[in-house]
Amino acid sequence: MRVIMLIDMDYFFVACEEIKRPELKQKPTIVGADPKEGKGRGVVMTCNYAARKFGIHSAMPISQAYKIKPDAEYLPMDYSYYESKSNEVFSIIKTFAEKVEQVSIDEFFIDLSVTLSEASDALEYAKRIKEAIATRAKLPCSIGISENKLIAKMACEKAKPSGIKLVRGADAKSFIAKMKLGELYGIGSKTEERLNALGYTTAEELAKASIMSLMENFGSFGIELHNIANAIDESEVVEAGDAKSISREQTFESDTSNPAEISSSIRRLASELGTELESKKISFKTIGIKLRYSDFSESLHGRTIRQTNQPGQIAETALSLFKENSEGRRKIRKLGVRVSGLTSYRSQKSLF
Ligand code: TTP
Ligand code: MG
Ligand code: MG
Repeated sequence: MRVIMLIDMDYFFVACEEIKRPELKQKPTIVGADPKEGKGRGVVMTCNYAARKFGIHSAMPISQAYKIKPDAEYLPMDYSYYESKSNEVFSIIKTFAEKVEQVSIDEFFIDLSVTLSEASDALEYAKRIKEAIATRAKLPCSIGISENKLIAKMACEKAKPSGIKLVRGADAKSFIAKMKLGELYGIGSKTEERLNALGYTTAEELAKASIMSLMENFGSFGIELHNIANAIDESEVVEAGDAKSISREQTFESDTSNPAEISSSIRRLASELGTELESKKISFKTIGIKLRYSDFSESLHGRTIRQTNQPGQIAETALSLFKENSEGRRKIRKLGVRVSGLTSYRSQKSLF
């Protein structure tokens, strides 16, 4: 039996701002685009609970937030500060677990199967981690605990704000049974719509669908859907340096064959990957792209260059892979950029 935890910071960007200005804790505060007195474009990146109380949330147009709460505090992103806080949290978690897998700027998986023998110990341990992050980094978080990453992630959602939730393996299926498919980690809104059209609305219903029929509609992704609905996830917690590859993906709002849109998405994903590799001091030698088409079929393309830590190489190689392999007008649903052949160069840093 495994013990997996997902630690996710609460209202992360604004929680960071509250460290700089504690008086914001009492005040509805939003980090995101400039509202320009209601004429601003762009969205809310996140907001604190004082703002959420009024219905403001991530991804809401900033103009709408302004309409609801013109006297809220509106702040621009201070990304490098958030990144330094994220690194601080990583280091704290690292004192509790051998391997820490960072999934986003404010989210970390750890596997404590070897450290803990009983599920009830896990609750105690999670409390200690939460307290350490609160006292040392001055940040609130929530923690989900389960036997796999999928359920730990959803337990964390339910634990928010500032809670800890344990879902035992035996309860995992019933924990998600009544959830709408879009609430399940790994099922996006497009897939949810298609599944709804096929007659499945909840995890419980999808769990009963045969793998065969799901594969007829979704190809190999059908197996993944079956696993999600049945609370099955065998994937391991891997720390970046140990990972065989690192990737970034994007699902398009609507399926596209527009080369300009696809190229700009490749550039953005490549640049995000580049930033992550630079901050973690990882070099790479193979670059790959994954294209998932409207009919859910997939194609993978890769190229190995010499070992490098030059992030510019990612976009350049990924773009030419796309040009060489794109099948004209075939619409793409999801795009991924991946690097592998990873080597850490952190230890060499002190030489300079
Ligand atoms: P989340 O963990 O999704 O959200 P959160 O930490 O703000 O709130 P919660 O307490 O519900 O976890 O995202 C982490 C940070 O990433 C968030 O503070 C702002 C940023 N972010 C984006 O840049 N774009 C997005 O679409 C979302 C949802 C978040
Ligand atoms: Mg968060
Ligand atoms: Mg998060």
